Amino acid sequence: MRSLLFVPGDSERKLEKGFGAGADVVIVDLEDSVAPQNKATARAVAARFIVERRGQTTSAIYVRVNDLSTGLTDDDLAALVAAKPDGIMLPKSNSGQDVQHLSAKLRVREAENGLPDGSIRILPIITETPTGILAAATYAGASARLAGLTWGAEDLSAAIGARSTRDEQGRYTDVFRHARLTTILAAGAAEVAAIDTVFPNFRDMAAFATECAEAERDGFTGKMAIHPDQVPVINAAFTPSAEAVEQSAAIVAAFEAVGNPGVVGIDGKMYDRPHLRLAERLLARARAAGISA
Ligand code: 1VU
Repeated sequence: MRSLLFVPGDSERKLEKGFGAGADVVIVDLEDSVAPQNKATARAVAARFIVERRGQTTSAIYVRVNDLSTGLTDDDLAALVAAKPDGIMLPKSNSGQDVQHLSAKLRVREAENGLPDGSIRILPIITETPTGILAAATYAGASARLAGLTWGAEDLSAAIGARSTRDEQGRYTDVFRHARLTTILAAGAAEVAAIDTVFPNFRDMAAFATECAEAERDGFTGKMAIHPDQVPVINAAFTPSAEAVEQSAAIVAAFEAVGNPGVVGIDGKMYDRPHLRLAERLLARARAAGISA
């Protein structure tokens, strides 16, 4: 999951484009990009589109449902689980308990639709409410369905009354840096992927590339997109470079060559178990991107 492209669920034109955009995941949105009066239409359009076109895309398909407090989630699941999505994105998740709540709902829908128990994954957005940020540690061990953790700034901004998420230089202000960092740490604790949030200025590719590079540096393994033009930039940023793959392979080989000890020296530099773990993680990401060492 390097690139995850949001596509409004009520727009057949965008669904068409989104399924061909080369994203690792297409997130068919039933939530914020769909007006309240269009929810029913979006469910019908999205479900039919997924059923008809899923064989024609290489992207995994997730559906962002409306959050558990809206009273809309059950109707979303009733309409969309029949289309057999790979996962459900849960917005405004308040804790690991919300993931368990959604998991219980999915178990019922999977049984109704003849799908294996646990086959549909869950990707929660964990920072859209202040409660969600404070409960970030509860995602560890919450559910085997957990595919990763991601974060959002706009709903949090509305919830706390922050007038802006960024300063004059375009950098996140303290509260939003905290939310971003919390997501990385909570994902690490839960041993799942950390996915960075969207960048709204979809014409500013230079700033977007910088934000992708910083996210990759800090431990995110993917990023969400709102426009198809952002997808190749994300895929490039989160695909390990040939140099990094070669270096990681050399570290793993050096440990294996001497019976997997605690520490080795390569070209005059010390490498111990954390370096080995980091190298193994990078090689796993490279394999997932179709690159072999
Ligand atoms: O050339 P065409 O007319 O055939 O296609 C346009 C446009 O329809 C298409 N396109 C997309 N297709 C699929 N998925 C998308 N997300 C998407 N965005 C655009 O690409 C062609 C060129 O589009 P454009 O450059 O002229 O851009 P527009 O003005 O048409 O669209 C801009 C917006 C922002 C409205 C559009 O990109 C969009 O709807 N994005 C998704 C917004 C969304 O889902 N927001 C909710 C998630 S954000 C969040 O919740 C944070 C956690």
